[in-house]
Amino acid sequence: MKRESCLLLSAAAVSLLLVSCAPKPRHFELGGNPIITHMYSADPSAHVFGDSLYVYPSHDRDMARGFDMEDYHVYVTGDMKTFEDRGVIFRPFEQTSWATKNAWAPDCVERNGKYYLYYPTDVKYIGVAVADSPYGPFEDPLGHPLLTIDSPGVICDRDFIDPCVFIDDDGQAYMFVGQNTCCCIKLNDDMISYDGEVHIIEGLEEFFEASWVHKYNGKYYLSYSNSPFTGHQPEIVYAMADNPLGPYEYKGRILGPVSSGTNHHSIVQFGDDWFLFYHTGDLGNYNWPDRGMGGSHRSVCVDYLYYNEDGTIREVQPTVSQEKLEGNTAFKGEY
Ligand code: FUB
Repeated sequence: MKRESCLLLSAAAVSLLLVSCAPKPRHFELGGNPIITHMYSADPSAHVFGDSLYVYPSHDRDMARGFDMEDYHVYVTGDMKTFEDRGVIFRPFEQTSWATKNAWAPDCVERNGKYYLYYPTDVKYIGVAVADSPYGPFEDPLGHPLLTIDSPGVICDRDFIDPCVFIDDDGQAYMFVGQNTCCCIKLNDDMISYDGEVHIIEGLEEFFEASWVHKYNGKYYLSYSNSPFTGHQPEIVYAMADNPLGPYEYKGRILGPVSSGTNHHSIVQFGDDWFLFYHTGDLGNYNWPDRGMGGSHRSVCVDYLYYNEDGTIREVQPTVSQEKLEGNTAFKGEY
């Protein structure tokens, strides 16, 4: 056999080997929205740890009057159709000495085999809790908040809430947080302290709350809920940058106003697919048709998210399944 043919053959063998060794791409079927129908849930932060996708939402209480949440559950899926509730993982008011109310939107990340849950309370504190498993039990390692509305460098003229943590490919972890102004700290390797400096993120139009940062093809995407005080209901919009700290360039809308009034989301890749997790008030409104209860009885949903060729994100159209609404077992009694 000629040398060229030999080389060609071995190149073909190598690519065949590479293809057969490559992890199998997974494409997921979705199971209809809302994905959680046995209780109310909001503010979903979704992450992939190992083979599974975990959702850490806040928990709208059955008898909620406003956002009086008090504990956190975790949900896990491997197929994007069924989300298993693994129960309560953390109760800030019982498990810390300093948190007293408003356990709102959390986030959870993994580092070196430990899991770090970042959560806001009292509309002024950001705490961190640590566990050896994504299912908890989580514990307060500090005995005080990690960051507060009064920490040097923080700018906040409203609620100091909605932490989201992004770990870059070089291992640097960033926590984005705040309302009206988006603050960012660089976490130290221990994930429970930071370098002391607070960065203010520039380039976000009408930033209100619910910051979420992800990376795609080398670009940083900061998505967030825009302001309800500018003549429209909150939308999820985004900006892009070459650096996690910005400056960011505003790009546009990912999700229009939803039936809950508030809008809060996360963006994650699972297998080959990208997803937008968000919440709506569809279930609360379905269960109390005449009372407009969806604002404080929200439910977590998910839909596919797609990019354009230039890396911009296509607007997502939220979906709802009548079957899921009809089959719900969430609280619908008098309150
Ligand atoms: O769930 C309470 C608050 O409502 C969250 O912290 C905000 O993002 C909004 O969704």
